[in-house]
Amino acid sequence: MTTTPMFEREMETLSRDALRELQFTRLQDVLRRVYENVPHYRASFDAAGVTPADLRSLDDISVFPFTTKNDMRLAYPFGLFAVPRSQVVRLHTSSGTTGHPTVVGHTKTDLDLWARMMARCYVACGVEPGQIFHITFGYGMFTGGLGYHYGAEHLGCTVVPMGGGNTEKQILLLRDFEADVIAGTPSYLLNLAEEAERRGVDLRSGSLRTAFCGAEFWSQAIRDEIETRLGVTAYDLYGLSEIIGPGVAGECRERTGMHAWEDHFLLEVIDPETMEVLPPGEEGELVITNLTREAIPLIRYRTRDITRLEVEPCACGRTHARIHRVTGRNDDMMIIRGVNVFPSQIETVMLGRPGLSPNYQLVLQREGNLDALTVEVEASPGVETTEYGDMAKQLQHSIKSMIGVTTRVVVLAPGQLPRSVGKAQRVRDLRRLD
Ligand code: DLL
Repeated sequence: MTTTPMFEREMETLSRDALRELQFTRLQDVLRRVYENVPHYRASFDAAGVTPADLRSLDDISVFPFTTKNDMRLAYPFGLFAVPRSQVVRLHTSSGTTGHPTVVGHTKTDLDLWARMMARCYVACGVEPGQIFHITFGYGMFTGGLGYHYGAEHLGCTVVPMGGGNTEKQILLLRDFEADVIAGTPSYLLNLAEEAERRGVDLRSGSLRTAFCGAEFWSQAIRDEIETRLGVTAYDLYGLSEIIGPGVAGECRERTGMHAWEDHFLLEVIDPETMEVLPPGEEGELVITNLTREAIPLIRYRTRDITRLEVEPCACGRTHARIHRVTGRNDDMMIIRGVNVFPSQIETVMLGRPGLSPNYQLVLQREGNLDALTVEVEASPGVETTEYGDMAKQLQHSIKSMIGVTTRVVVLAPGQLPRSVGKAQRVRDLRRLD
């Protein structure tokens, strides 16, 4: 069943009390469903000494055990499904690089929900039915392409299902079809802008107005670059395959955080050391519970993503809480000579500096007993190579004074680093090879 944007608006502006009431009823239901149908949850609830009947208020969620990526791996491939496999009409996997991927399934109702959540994100940014929507996210087991695709069709856009790569053709079709909206990883959209400039195609003065980015960390400086070089307003959109795919949360035109669709997802932020639930506004690890998903509802899934929640009303009228820009993942944290560093911190210091491009990589190596970090960054086109040495020294100094970590910085000529077609590989970890 599809629902009209009108209904979505009503749901998106529900009072916070009504929203919490709805979440409570849905949470009771999903806890019962997983307890009855998923052996993993029966065992983990029993081990924690809780049953669904122990949920007497929404806050009681904190007594239920977390679900981790490892639980999903142990249940590979279909062990966490809460419905018979024959009711699952689509499978996806996460983008992990090692070992068994994590598998998720969707029933027909789940796919409809996903499309509606994506359409909410688009509407919140002013996308309208009939607009041309060009998708550069990869199609296939990754949820980016198909997630964006069905959402845009649901809204009634004309979808260009381009997928990743083949940048020359992307540029041709963007220009000839006069796309209004483009979606892709921030690193790929920059790659596309660079290629268009190289070919003398001016995408800035074309039809494009809106870009949706996500699937990887991106700083404000990257956002500024995308906006200037493509002539768009760029919006942040968050999601992960384990929970649904893209569309868990998205920015509205205010761009003061991403509205998380709380009638379907229950969000908590925890301290990853103590596992305590943190109050709104405090930064920690995002934990999400599926309230309505049929095929594989996850309870208190530890996303590893670091962010903070804001529950204050938004100027757009939507009441659903906002998550702030994801600043990194727990498991991305590097420890360099005792200092905890996230790639996003380095990016924030580095980008937007005159003479440096947004193309960079962080190389981790072992030197004796210590970890050493080398920052490789390309200069912008036109910068004299004689300036590279000074630029490197200045950046090294800024990183030391702002983050407190000693790095080696190498400024490279334009085009020296690999370009991404999907999620960028920002960290090259050579320590395991030593
Ligand atoms: O990346 C889903 C997606 C596709 C989201 C397209 C947005 C756009 P996974 O491959 O499972 O799913 O990876 C999920 O990507 O846990 C975050 O670490 C990261 N991520 C997703 N969106 C954002 C974002 C998709 N807007 C993992 N900002 C998540 C920062 C993001 N990181």
